Amino acid sequence: METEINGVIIELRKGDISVQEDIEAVVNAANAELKTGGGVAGAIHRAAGPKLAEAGQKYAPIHPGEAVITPAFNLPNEHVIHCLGPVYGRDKPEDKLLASCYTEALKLAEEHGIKSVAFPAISTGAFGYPLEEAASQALETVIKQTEELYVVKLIRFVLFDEQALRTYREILS
Ligand code: AR6
Repeated sequence: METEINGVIIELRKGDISVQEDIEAVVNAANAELKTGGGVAGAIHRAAGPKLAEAGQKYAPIHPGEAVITPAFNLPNEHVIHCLGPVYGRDKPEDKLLASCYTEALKLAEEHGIKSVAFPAISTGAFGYPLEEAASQALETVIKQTEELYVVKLIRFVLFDEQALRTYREILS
């Protein structure tokens, strides 16, 4: 599914965030230490190679709602934008912190002249954020942020399974 809002294409796709060849910056659902982990962070760090964690060291630790940018090394992208989502039930207010991940990531993309960005469903795995709530927050925040985007022209949500794709699709439509 694809729609255009304020001149920005918002796309929903099922897939793996580490194989988005046509995207300039992929977003990592990071840990505070910017090291490898499970889920998205595991896939991204495996594909990028050990230099990705080395590059993250000068920024770590980051706090919930923050985003930092590094090169993407062996990934098929130019940059990785690392976002630390809130742990649901612990880092509060969760909705504001989750929204901050998306706005900060898009601000970094604008500052670095990045035209296309792919996001995973931040916080909805190990961090326990209910998918539907997280999807609403993510879509609402990104759609609002399109008003401030001049460089970014494509935002892709890469959802790992059919259920996540369906949830995003229903909310977006
Ligand atoms: N591509 C796209 N989406 C994926 C992929 C993938 N390769 N793998 C999993 N997902 P998570 P979080 C989905 O746990 O909740 C890590 O260990 C997954 O189904 O990656 O922000 C870090 O080190 C889920 O819907 O991120 C942190 O400690 C979503 O991506 C912690 O987990 C996010 O799941 C971050 O937890």
